[in-house]
Amino acid sequence: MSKALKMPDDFLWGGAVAAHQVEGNWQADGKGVSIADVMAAASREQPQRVVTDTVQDDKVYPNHWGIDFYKTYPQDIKLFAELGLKAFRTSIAWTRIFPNGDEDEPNAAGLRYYDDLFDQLLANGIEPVVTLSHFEMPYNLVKKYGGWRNRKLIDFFEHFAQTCFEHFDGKVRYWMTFNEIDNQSDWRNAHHLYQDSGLQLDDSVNWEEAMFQAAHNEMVASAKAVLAAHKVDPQLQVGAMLAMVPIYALTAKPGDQMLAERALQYRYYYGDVQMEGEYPRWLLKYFERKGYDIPLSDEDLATLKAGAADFLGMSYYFSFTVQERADGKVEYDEHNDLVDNPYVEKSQWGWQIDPQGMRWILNWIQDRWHKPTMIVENGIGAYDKLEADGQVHDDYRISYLRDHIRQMELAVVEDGVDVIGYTMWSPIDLVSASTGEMAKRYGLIYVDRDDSGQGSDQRYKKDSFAWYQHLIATNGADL
Ligand code: P53
Repeated sequence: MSKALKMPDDFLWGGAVAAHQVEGNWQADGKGVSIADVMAAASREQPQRVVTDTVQDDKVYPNHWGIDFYKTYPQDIKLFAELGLKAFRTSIAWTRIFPNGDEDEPNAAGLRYYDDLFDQLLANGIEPVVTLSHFEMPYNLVKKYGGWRNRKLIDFFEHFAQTCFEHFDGKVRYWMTFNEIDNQSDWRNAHHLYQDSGLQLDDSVNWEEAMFQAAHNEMVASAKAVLAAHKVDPQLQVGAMLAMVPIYALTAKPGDQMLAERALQYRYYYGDVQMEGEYPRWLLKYFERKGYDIPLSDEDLATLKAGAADFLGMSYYFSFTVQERADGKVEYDEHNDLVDNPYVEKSQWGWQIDPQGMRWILNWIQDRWHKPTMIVENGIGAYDKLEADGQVHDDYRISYLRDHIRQMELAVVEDGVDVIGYTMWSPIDLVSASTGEMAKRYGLIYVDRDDSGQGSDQRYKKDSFAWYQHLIATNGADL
């Protein structure tokens, strides 16, 4: 057993989900169609989820059922309370509040649902942490406006954010704007452009330029949301949210090191803009060299500066490795430049497992952005086996979480990184975002439902449940 590390007493140990991955009931109480509702399930072998303009009979849409959390939340919150969660991160499905995204008046039934959800969390001593846009924007905004390349979406989002800040003031203190806004740095993958920005592009468009245009609008909208929140209540804390992935050079060769540096600059410029309110100089040169038309008006730049985020929300799952390109160009192409890291293992879905990378990236964040960080996702997707006696022996999940938490604690206690909370992904099994599978399980609680949607929906505590319960009870001192 390694030496105990003393974490701050008010540290927010918690768990995280996203609305579209758990709620189901996709048409209940006036909810509109989201981009997740028209995305069919894929598989580990064929991971690309197909977007179908309408719902087709021969396809499976796992986000239509989730784990039925829209109805089961009162019982599930009881389990979260038993687990000892101090914080619970979820998102507000935009389509429950504004079904088409462009209405003036919110849907009262949607607001009522989240009122009750947050009330029940608070009654159980659990702090809600809420993302406004987690891969579930209204599909209407894709069809009618072309997604986030259209500046009209800035106003629609601001109105949605303002409505939420006002309505849930006094209940929700920690907010985040756009989940993993940096996933679209892999813009050759159509899934990320769709999920982050509602883009459906054909070959007449330069996809990279379109990504930068959409992300600019999102970041302006995010800054406006930060400003709106502080007006509603100066206590509100609004974070950016990035998937933090260390990017290492394969060797000490200077060319490898240079590309790793450029890769970090490329993937984290969203953080530079959102946390510091400024576009980095290398990127302005890049736009110029490529001839990209990114309308960085003085007004937008002033908004970005004034509306810098209060904290960084981040997910952590894996690290990447790059090596110098054959053509020697210092340009990062996430779709083609990644290589295997010989020093780390992989999950069953091929994700590189790198606990020490967590400490590495936390130090990097502290030095670069100088603001508090909340780790709002970290966990491992794996095949679980429900035994005949209702048990699930997931020692691999306990190992993954223990190793990562240990590195986080070192970052906090030995390195002084300002981490205010850790909400693991996930307290309960849910639908995978990338593949739509149920079989890629993350939970401390098992949900009896399979990839085709069959099952009793019954909940079972896995071995990792008792382990995490003890971890929280001892404030992380007994790993
Ligand atoms: P799934 C890709 C890479 C890293 C994180 O992921 C990702 C994704 C998904 O496109 O997403 C985050 O379910 C995300 C969650 C998601 C979780 O990681 O693909 O914020 O919605 O479920 C795990 O295995």
